[in-house]
Amino acid sequence: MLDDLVTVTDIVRRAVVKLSYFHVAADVPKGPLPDVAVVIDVLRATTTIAFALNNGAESIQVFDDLDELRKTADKWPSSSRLLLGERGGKKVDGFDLGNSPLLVTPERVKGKRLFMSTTNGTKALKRLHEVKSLYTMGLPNRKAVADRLLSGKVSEVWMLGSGWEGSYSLEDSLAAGALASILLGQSLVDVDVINDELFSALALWESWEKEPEKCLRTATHGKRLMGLGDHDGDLKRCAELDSLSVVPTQKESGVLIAC
Ligand code: 3SL
Repeated sequence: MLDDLVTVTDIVRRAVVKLSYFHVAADVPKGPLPDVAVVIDVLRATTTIAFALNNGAESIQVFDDLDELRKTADKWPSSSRLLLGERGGKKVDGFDLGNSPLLVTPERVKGKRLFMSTTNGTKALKRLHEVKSLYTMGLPNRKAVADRLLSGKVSEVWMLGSGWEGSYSLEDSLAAGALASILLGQSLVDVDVINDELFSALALWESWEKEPEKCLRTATHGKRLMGLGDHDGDLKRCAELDSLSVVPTQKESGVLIAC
């Protein structure tokens, strides 16, 4: 009898969080946005963002367009800015850095604003820039993001992958499944898995959770990067799980800070 009562009280108290995953920006439904969203680009934009902020970058401002990036960056003091640009996996000519979590060392980024544009990740961020609480995540800060979601009153969360030029990315789905699996495994809120994309992301995580790096190497974008040169270090870093406590958080449209 007492057990029954406890169960009923728990049900009454526990909030429900509706969780969805979209593979690429074009899949995001038109219409009202949720209050909370997480953008994922495991290879490599949101991993680079996590390491840059962890290593003391003041902020990261993201752009679709390289000219707009240059114009905005020109107004910033040159001693406290870095231009980070990637197209097709390679550094943009004339930029300070390419898109790699290995490049954003404390020596390079401490106290600086990074003006950043990448092929897919920064576009995904732009698609959801109107969401009130917008976070970015890679595998290294997956638990930090999960803890943040659980610490607030959240009723609906969208996760958005970045894909590659409009098509599906295995590694972004892996990370969406990794985040969902933490949320489903806790007892603070009930999680309602809303779409099939997320069910399949969860299945993906179940099959690769012991070896996420192998998944990144299997993915077409992992292979693309290996084809461009020695990206072993990048793949290892992007596959690290729960090694960072930083939660990149949008503080104004397109500008992320560490929280
Ligand atoms: O597409 C992106 O946004 C990038 O992360 C791709 S890359 O890993 O830098 O090639």
